[in-house]
Amino acid sequence: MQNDAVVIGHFGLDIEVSLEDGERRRIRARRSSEPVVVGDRVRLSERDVEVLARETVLARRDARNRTRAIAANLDVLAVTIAGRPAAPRGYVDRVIVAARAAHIEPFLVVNKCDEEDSAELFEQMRDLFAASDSSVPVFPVSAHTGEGIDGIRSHLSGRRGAFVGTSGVGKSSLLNALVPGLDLEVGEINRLTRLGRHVTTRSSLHVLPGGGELIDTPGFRDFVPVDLSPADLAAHFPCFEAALQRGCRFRDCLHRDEPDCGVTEAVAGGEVDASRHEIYLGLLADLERVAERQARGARS
Ligand SMILES: Nc1nc2c(ncn2[C@@H]2O[C@H](COP(=O)(O)OP(=O)(O)OP(=O)(O)O)[C@@H](O)[C@H]2O)c(=O)[nH]1
Ligand SMILES: [Mg+2]
Repeated sequence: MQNDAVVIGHFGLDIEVSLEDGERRRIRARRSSEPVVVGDRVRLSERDVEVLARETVLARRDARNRTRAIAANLDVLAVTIAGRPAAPRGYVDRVIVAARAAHIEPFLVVNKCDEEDSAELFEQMRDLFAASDSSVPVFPVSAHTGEGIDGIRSHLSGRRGAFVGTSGVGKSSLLNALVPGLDLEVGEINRLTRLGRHVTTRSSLHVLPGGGELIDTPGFRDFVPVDLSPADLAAHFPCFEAALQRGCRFRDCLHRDEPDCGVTEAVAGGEVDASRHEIYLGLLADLERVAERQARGARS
């Protein structure tokens, strides 16, 4: 007998799955080179757990340069930020690039808009993304007051999404606000460092009352996309869209300091903010390091 199911949680060697009839079951995950992640579709038989082909997978490169899958079969990704704790410089761009490169549609959630610094952050983000062709919607929300929660619910209707953001921005709090009866653990921000405490340690998938599904993930501070070559970065980088339309003299232009480059001309003309170009160059350098390491590994 075979049964298809979706992975909704992970507990050490066990996974929790939801069967097509809604029954939940905890089973032993098989050990393989490609670990099962939340959102994976699996086919269960008496002896085996077969992971079915993924339509999309969101992954990052960890500090030891290993590829880490975060969630599978996502349609959309909620890059979640707040005034406090603030995301590291370039974080939003990195997650947006990772999502786009994985064919997952990103949107931005600015939580804690009941606080002044989040409300200001929302305005900055709205101006940045609304003023460009980047088509990344920006939602101001508050898990505490309920502001904007319905907007997220309708954006997710009929789709599968995930919250990704640094620890303490309120990902689990938002899920609790979106799913009545859900009681995910929530943690205080450290008063001295103003950082979150990494309360959520495993991803979990939840069904939204209005249709759609949402995955809570642990907070990640560093985010280097995987499977993206330096030459492909600019096409996914938010707010470069119009500049790339201008064209460049060289087909393999990396938009760093090449002559007749549409992007650096847009920076010089003030159409693209110089700080956005700096963030791009930082990520470009990271991707070049990864590519060099891979090339060295392939040669040795
Ligand atoms: N003022 C305010 N605080 C919030 C809001 N949402 C969450 N918080 C607070 O932010 C802190 C962190 O919330 P969590 O939901 O645990 O954050 P998280 O992103 O899930 O953190 P990790 O699981 O560690 O990645 C808690 O003290 C929450 O009460 C909000 O809308 N407004
Ligand atoms: Mg959490």
